[in-house]
Amino acid sequence: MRIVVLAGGIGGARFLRGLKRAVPDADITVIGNTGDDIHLFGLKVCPDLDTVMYTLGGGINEEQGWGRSDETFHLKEELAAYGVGPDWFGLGDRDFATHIVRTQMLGAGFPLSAVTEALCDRWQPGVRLIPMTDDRVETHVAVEVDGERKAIHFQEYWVRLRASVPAQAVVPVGAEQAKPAPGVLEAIGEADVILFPPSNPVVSVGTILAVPGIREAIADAGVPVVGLSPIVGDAPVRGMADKVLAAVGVESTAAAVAEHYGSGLLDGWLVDTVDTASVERVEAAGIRCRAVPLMMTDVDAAARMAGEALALAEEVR
Ligand code: GDP
Ligand code: FO1
Ligand code: CA
Repeated sequence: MRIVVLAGGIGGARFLRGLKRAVPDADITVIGNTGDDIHLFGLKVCPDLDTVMYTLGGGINEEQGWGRSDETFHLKEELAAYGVGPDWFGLGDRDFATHIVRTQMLGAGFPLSAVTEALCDRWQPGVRLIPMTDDRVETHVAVEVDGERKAIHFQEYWVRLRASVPAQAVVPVGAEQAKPAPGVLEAIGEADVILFPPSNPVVSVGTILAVPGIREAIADAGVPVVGLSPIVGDAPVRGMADKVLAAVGVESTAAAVAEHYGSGLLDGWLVDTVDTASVERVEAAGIRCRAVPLMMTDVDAAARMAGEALALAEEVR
């Protein structure tokens, strides 16, 4: 079975680990969000690609959900001693190596998709991980600080400000001009099923869908498209999805997120059992809906969720 998954960072990665356990023989292609990417200290950092790669490759910091296990921060401390920041983004020593290799290869002319493949040679994530695009896309968030409206990088909004100010708009800068990376449209066209993991609907899945051609290819694929809600009990399980959903005028409920994707894109939607009451509303929007446990407390729980998503895909096929 050929499965295509549109993934952000932690939610996407943990779901993928479950999916691999649920269907060990599946051929899984992951289209990764690169809107979170940021240039720091002259290096290109791709948080969501790395979160998927480290999680599936066994190198993730499990408690944190991002960054390397067994990490140290000597390099960051040395940079700070020179007064060189930003000090608000925690790049660890082991993680730095990934960004150095990536930046070196990009500088030598390789596209990000080829670089990602090379990095995955080491980590063997057991999926084909492709960035949504080889072109530069950066998610910016419009905020008002001291009465002044300005656009800041998504990482600054989330990591530095902890989403403490309202997001007025979310803009995937560069997305309109971006082209899907090689292999993206082909994988969608050859998929037997397409899954939206419980990733952020605005700054992860929404950013991937903003690359011209990807949304259209999914809508036209003619195979089941099934998503899992990242919103449980009217709040994100973690992160700032509520803040960025508000910026695009969508309420933080499992049903509203399904309606936001719409029946033109989604055939099936899973909500958590605490949101069973919303099943009717989702089905009224023309999307088949089931309520099942959606908390990824461990890999087995994520595997059961993946199994439910694939079962729903068969129902709507
Ligand atoms: P990020 O890039 O690290 O923010 O990760 P993603 O975009 O892939 O996923 C973020 C989303 O995952 C958040 O909106 C969370 O609410 C959601 N999430 C995290 N853990 C769980 C979980 O156990 N269950 C569900 N249903 N959603 C989760
Ligand atoms: N998230 C944080 O909350 N604080 C950090 O200092 C931080 C550093 C970091 C470094 C590398 C990396 O791959 C990810 C990192 N993240 C950090 C996570 C990441 O920026 C966010 O979780 C996601 O992009 C949010 O969607
Ligand atoms: Ca992310």
